[in-house]
Amino acid sequence: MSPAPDNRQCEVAGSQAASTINVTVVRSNFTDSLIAHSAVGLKTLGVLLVFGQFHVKIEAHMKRILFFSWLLVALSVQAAGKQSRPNILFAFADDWGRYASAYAKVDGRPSPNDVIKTPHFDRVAREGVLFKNAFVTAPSCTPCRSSLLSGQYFYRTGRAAILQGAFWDAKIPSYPLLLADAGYHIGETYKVWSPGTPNDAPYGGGKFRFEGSGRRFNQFSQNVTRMVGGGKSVPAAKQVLYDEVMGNFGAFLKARPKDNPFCYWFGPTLVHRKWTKGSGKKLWGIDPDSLKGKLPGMLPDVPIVREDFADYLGEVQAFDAALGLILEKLKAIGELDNTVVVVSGDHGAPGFPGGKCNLYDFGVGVPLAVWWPGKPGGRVVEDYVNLMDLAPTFLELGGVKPPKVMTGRSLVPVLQSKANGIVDAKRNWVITGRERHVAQAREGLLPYPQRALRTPDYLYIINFKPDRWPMGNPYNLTDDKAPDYNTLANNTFVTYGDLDASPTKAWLIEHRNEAEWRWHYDYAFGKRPREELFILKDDPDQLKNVASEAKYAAIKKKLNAQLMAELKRTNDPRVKGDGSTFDKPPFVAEFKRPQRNKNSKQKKE
Ligand SMILES: [Ca+2]
Repeated sequence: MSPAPDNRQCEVAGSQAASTINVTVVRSNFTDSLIAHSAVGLKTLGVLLVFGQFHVKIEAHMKRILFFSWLLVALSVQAAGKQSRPNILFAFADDWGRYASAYAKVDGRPSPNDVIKTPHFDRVAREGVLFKNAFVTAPSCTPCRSSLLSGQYFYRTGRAAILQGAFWDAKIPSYPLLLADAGYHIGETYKVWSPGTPNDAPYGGGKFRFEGSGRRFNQFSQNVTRMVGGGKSVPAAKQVLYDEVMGNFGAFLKARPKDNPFCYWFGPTLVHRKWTKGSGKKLWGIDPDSLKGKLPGMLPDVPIVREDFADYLGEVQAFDAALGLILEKLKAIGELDNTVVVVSGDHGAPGFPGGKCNLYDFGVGVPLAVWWPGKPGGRVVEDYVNLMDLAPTFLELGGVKPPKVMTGRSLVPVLQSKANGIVDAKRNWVITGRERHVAQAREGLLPYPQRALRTPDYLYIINFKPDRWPMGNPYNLTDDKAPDYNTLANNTFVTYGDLDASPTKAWLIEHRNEAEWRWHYDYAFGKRPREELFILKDDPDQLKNVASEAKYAAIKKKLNAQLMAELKRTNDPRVKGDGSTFDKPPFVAEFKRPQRNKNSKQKKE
């Protein structure tokens, strides 16, 4: 189905490209030297003929010149090699939507970014580049990561295009393994590619995992709360988990062969649910009421939802604190100046309407900051970036030619530019999409297929199967009967399975029959028309679908043509043939949670 690339060829091509780059540098210098020295040699011959009696002296002189020329060539090749192959630190939080204090000043309107404090993300943005318009290709853990690791649209990655039931095809080239082939010391801690079989496959399936100090940081608020309950102070309890992060990172650094550049993936899942209720305030001092009037418009601005959101922001702050410690460590060992730091998240907020599993900005918009020491920093870039662009970016940084199958485009030229705002005028759109998330969300184990085009002015969405429920079927639910609050807040699968269980989900379902909240409930869970269109200057939260209004017919047609052309150009199975590939086996196969070994426990999706 998918234009599955010949992996073997690509990997080999990748490694060859890497060695070709190095070899070419040497050869080219070698050739230049030969030409130069041959010319000198001919002249020397002439000199010898004319001044025979001095030939011994001149020959000795020439040998010295040759020796020093070679030394210079050797040193410059080595220096160029070091400069062109920086370390890569990728800090990637699960379920972290576009929330960081650095965005407060670029938002231009009240938002939770006025409340959250992420000093270390902000530092990366200040020293480097803050991307204002970064998006994932799919707002669901596994497909997002399939896309990021492969540098391709999620729908080109075969069975890795879905969440539950995902399977990684080892023929698909992925950037970490290509960098490893090119001499990088690679490693990862916590979550890379999951749920899926084999777990973390595009990063070596656990072969490069550094988790000897533990995985408790993944349940940050729960573990800190437990330790505080046992008598520890909040700072001391937090420190236990920070020590774990640094123990894992330290083990990775220790295993590094001398002089090899490194590529490290820091992927904790703490920002993914669940969180300890009230931990935003208790552990981070985030007053839920400070979010009043600042939540995106699809969220009911009520105490339970504000507290839920404050708890979310608290976990982001814990992630940010760990990032700060990693940066500090790099400085202490003298590596910070030679490390490209990239910080982002895999999609929007979980368990809130319109977030995770939705193609609205609240679901697909993510934070992104990149600090490349020595390159122009302090910039806010408005180019539209898709996280699949990171794979070719990382490969280019590592001197490896990105395989042709990659649909992402390297950000290196944008990072080298001195410009603010729009740097590359062609980067003015992104495409996002979605297939299956939770297997049992709807009958027949079917997906909710969507694709969207986001431009500076519009968001245009096609819902290919409008007869299906976007967030899953309303199982166990009628107007007068529903699971109890605790079940709704804790068991994702009991109803509307594509929206994670949460206090917000439970609150919305409990209030489903009240006129005041009916719009919010329908927005969260109701069926949607085949097309959606939002005019961003009037409607930045994307709440009012105007797709059926005649005055927008021309623009809708234009956006549809642009979206469909790109999907066809990139061989999306959803628009090829009868478009039913993702509605048939193996994409709708029964899903059973795989038994995992002790070292790869992974419960979060
Ligand atoms: Ca996720």
